[in-house]
Amino acid sequence: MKSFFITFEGPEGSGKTTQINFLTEYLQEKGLEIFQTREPGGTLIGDKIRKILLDQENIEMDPVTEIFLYEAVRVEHVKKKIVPALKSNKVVISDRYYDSTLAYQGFARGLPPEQVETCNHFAVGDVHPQLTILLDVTTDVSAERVEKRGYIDRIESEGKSFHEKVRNGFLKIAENEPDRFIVIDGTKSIEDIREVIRKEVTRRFNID
Ligand code: T5A
Repeated sequence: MKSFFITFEGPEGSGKTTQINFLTEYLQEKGLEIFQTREPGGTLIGDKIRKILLDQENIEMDPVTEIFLYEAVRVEHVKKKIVPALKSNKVVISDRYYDSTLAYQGFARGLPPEQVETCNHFAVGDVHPQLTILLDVTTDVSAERVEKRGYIDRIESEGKSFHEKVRNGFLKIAENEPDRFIVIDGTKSIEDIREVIRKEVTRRFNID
C-alpha cells in the first residue's frame, strides 16, 4: 500500500474542496485508502477552535492569538489524525496546512515570516506534505465565488488588499519550493484542473 501526504492551498473559493473530492474518488478507484481532511478542523478540539476562528463576532482577535489558535488546531490534527493515517498506509489529502498560515498570518496579517515558520515547525515537527497543489485565483474571482455561497466568515470579510497579499504570499511560497508545489490556474474549467491534478499525482506517486 502507498502512503503519501498531499495538501491543497489557495485563496478563498479557489476550488480546493471541489478538486479534493475528485482526487479522492480517483485514488479510491485505484485501490488506495484515503484520509480526507481540512484545516482549521479535522478533530473534535480543532472543530471547536474553527468556530472561534471564523466567527464574525471575533473580528477584534489579535494576530498572535490567531496564529496560536491555528497552530493549536494543527497540533491536534497532526498528532491525532494525520500521523496515524500515514502510519496505517493511507493517502492523506488536506484542504489547507501550514502554507496557509504563512500566507494569511505572515504575508497578509504581517507577522514576521521567520516567526510564523518557527510556529509551523513547532506544530508539525517533521510531518511535511510531499506535494502541494496551489489553486491560484484572482481576488475578484475569489470574492465572486464566496459571495455566491451566501455567507462570509471572519477571514473572508477582510478587505481586498488583505486577500491580494494572501494570493501573492502563496505564489511566493510556491516559487521558493518548486519541487513540492504545482501551481494551477484556478479559473480554468473544473474538468481541465481535475485532469492536470490526476496526471501530476499519477506521475509523482507512480500510480498504475
Ligand atoms: N486560514 C486557514 C488561516 O488564516 N490560517 C491557517 O493557518 C489556515 C489553515 C478557512 C479560513 O481560515 C484561513 C483561510 C480561510 O479564510 P474555510 O471555510 O475552510 O476557511 O475556507 P476555504 O478553505 O477558503 O474553503 P472554501 O470552501 O471557501 O473554498 P474552496 O474549497 O477552495 O472552494 P470550493 O471547491 O468550495 O469552490 C467554491 C465555489 O467555486 C466553484 C464551486 O462550484 C463552488 O461554488 N468552483 C468553480 N467555479 C468555476 N470554475 C472552477 N474551476 C471552479 N472550481 C470551483
